[in-house]
Amino acid sequence: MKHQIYGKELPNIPYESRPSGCTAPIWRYSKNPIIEMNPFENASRVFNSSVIPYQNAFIGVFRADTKNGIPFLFLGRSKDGLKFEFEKEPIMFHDKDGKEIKLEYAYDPRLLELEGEYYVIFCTSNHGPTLGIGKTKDFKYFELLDQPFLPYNRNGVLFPRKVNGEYLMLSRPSDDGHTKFGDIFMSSSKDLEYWGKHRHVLERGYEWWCGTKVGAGPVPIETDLGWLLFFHGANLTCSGLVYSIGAAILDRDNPSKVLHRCSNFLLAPEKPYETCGYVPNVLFPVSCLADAKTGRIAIYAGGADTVTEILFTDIDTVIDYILKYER
Ligand code: BMA
Repeated sequence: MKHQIYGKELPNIPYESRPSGCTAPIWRYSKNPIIEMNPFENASRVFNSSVIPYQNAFIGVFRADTKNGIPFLFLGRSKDGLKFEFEKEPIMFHDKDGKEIKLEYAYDPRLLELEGEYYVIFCTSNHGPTLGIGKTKDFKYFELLDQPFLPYNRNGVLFPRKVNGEYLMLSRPSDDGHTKFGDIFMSSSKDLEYWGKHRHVLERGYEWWCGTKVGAGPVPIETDLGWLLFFHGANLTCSGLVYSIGAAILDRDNPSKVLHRCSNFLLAPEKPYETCGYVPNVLFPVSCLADAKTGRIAIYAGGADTVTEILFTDIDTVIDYILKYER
């Protein structure tokens, strides 16, 4: 390996080698999608979800759009990261006094381990869409921390460690609907409660595929070159927004600084389960697994707001591609 992932080893990472003839820097699992429509009672579509390693297996927080159309977060468990068993009821969050909180909706969760606890950042409502931060030690009891930002905001992604003594969160200020603009910003906090030092990180591109908006995808992966950030880029066409996957490398000590940005998308909607569905032409990356030993990376993404799929790459392939097609 030319490049190094700074993180844990994950020998049981789900993975397939790049198919022969494939020239894209990210490739799809041969048996995609891994979660089809109506995967359990009351869930019509499960997509845009997060999976992490947990107790020698995998656990995930899944966005399920329920049969009345409202999205909520559900827990799922898996031995291999490919086949999941879901809990029947949505995750219940509690306030600091232990009182249950009834959320209006919750979607696009980013799950991570941070200092031995587990956090999930998602979009929810407080007089308009904004971010929620949930915290759990055991995936049984979830606390909801204070809302980090004012409405309107989406695509909140926490870094997996403090940088220079501060927690860092990427987010995308937005509007109250299907936002037609948006850049990625970074905010800092000493306690995960008060957020400030808001810095601009990544602008929507002059490239057409991300010319309307960009939003952080999975939790960034720390590498020898910097933080590897996969993001979604959207462009507006005559028949709506098209969402593709992009990537950039952020400075390790100051991630608001973009060191390298790929001007090409890494993967765009192509397969029928990405181009056809509830919202056509959406490939939306939300979480990653990474194995520091082999450099393998697995990306969980939503297809057409309808199904969940898994994609693969490795650290050298993805970094080589970013540098080859750097802006
Ligand atoms: C975005 C988010 C995503 C969704 C995408 C395409 O604004 O709401 O959850 O996948 O639109 O509909």
